Amino acid sequence: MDAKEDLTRSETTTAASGQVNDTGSDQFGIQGGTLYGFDTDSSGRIPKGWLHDRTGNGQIGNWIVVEDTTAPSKPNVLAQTSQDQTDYRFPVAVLDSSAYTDLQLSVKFKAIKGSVDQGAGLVWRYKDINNYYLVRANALEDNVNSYKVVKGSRKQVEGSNTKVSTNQWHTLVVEARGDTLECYFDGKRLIEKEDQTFTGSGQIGLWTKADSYILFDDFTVKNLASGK
Ligand SMILES: [Ca+2]
Repeated sequence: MDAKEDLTRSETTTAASGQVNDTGSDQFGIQGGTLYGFDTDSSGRIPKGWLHDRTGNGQIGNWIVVEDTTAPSKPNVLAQTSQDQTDYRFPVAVLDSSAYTDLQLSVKFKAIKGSVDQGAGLVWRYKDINNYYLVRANALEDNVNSYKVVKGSRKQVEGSNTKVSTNQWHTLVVEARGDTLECYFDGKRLIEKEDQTFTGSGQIGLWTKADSYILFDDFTVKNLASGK
């Protein structure tokens, strides 16, 4: 660990809800920023400050804090547990007060089950439930794809094939600067692409698809405009 990393790590701030103290333990995540670990949130419901909605059709989704013995930060994770098999169904949990343009965003996830899909994603520059960017890893398809959702229609920006194992924790990261987005999976940069669809500020959050039962933990954001 060099001095520069130590300095960056010390900049980590605590979130209003569900914070943990140290992002530096994750070799694949981002350094510094604000971290949501869900460990002080009440179990059985969505964390305070988060809202849930759904792009497409079917049930809206069920985002709840649960205890998990494998949680990267213990005791809690945020789980999307609804298993409605509607294919064009994208449950989203959004951090309500967030507003970021250029950012680094990271999350650890574990795909538990899903026969139609096992997709886990990050959303950013979220304007509303029908307009946002996302990157997601899929444990049934073994790929990591970025998309833009425009007026409720999901269009792929770029994709990359890579092994995404079920029932293991992985780390997904996106870095967005201006019209350039880069996506990393377990530390590997898989996507670099330019897109000009959404250039302004928006909310951040988490995403799943169809009957994907996914655990999320250590959701971390760093504002590249301010360095926090
Ligand atoms: Ca946790």
